[in-house]
Amino acid sequence: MTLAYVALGANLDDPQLTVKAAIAALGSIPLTKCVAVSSLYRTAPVGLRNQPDFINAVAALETRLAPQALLDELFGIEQEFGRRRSVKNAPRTLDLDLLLHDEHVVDTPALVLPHPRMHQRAFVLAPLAEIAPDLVIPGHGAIAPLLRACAEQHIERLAS
Ligand code: PH2
Ligand code: MG
Ligand code: MG
Repeated sequence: MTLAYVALGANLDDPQLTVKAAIAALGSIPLTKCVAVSSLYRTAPVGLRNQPDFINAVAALETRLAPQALLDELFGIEQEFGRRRSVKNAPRTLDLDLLLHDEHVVDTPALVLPHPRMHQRAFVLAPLAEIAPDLVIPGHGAIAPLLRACAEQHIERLAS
């Protein structure tokens, strides 16, 4: 059994509804159980600035799927939610990013683990810290100092 973490993000249509529905969809991935979910966060866009705020969250999955198989399932859910890939960092109905698959380090054209930008993003680190405060990110260390280092990124935890 592997413990994997998935970041959810949405900033089109009704993003809160989308993220909640996507969390439910994670529970139907084969050989996988959703074991923890963070609060939802409203976050200012990082990268392309001129787009709506995002709703972000992180889920923990216990899975028997290998990293690539899990990633394929996540892409399948993105498709179900109508994701169309255009330019990098464009607004999206749903983005599901595989953050971690145990402490596995993977570097292939299709998949990089840990997720290459997770350690710089408050919209990932804050929800992740909520459900896995003692997690160590391979190559980057403990979450708390990483989160302090991106204090200038605006995020707001939503009441559940
Ligand atoms: N995702 C991105 C780029 N920028 N900004 C926020 N706040 N939340 C995201 O999920 C996000 C982003 C690329 O996937
Ligand atoms: Mg992303
Ligand atoms: Mg993505």
